[in-house]
Amino acid sequence: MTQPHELEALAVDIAREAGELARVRRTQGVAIAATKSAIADIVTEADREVEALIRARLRAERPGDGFLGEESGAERGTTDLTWVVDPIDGTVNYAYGIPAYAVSIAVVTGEPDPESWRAVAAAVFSPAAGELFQAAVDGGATLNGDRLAVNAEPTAAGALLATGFGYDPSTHAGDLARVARVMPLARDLRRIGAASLDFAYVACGRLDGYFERGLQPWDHAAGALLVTEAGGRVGGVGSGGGRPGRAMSVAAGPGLFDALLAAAIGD
Ligand code: LIP
Repeated sequence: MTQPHELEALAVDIAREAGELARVRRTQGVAIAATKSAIADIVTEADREVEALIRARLRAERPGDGFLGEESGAERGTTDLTWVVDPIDGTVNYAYGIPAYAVSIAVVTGEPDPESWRAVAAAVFSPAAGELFQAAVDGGATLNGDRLAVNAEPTAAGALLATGFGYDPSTHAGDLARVARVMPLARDLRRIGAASLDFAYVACGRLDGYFERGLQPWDHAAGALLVTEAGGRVGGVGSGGGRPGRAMSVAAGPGLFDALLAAAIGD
């Protein structure tokens, strides 16, 4: 069986190559290819090209593994592993020229279902910042080689938090009500625009916590492993704190997690 650190190394290698392609395409100008679930939910030509590169590399190097990608869909494999890929997380930032976008690659075992899978390795690469976050299960998380640790507790000033808002306007009233519930915990709130970076920033202590409704599997697969390998907690709706998912995703250090989850889901 392939070791987690070998899968991590492959995720890192592909994320670097994919991120470099995204960065170069950005300098050449971005073309919106289509809208998806809502008019604000866009895909660029670069999203498609970068996902095709990632998929081709994985097909060449891990032909039996499954694939679940934001732009090109799912394919079951013959091994127990599935690669969960967001080629450009933060597409709207990317399209507007805001440098907060990232390639997010995770490899998971078990059914390709975020309610039950177990993440094995992850890479989140932010090409504009030159920052590579990576993790392997039970192997820790790093940023450009430096070991990561979440903030155990927010400071007395309150928690620096981040959130996001889905593309469907009908969900915005609920999202804003959630922000109102969470704000008593916060010193301030960020909306960075790339879920994988929100998780990565919790993992490295740039944020105390993050919460968002409506995430897709490829938005949280890699980032959640970064947080848990950095000593943090992730969860959502369901028994025992649940798992990150569409209904809710929360990530935080151990001293904040329960209060943030309760506020986010309205307990
Ligand atoms: C996006 C996120 C963003 C979130 C959006 C969306 P995309 O991913 O990372 O932060 O709020 O709902 O999922 O579409 O840029 O890959």
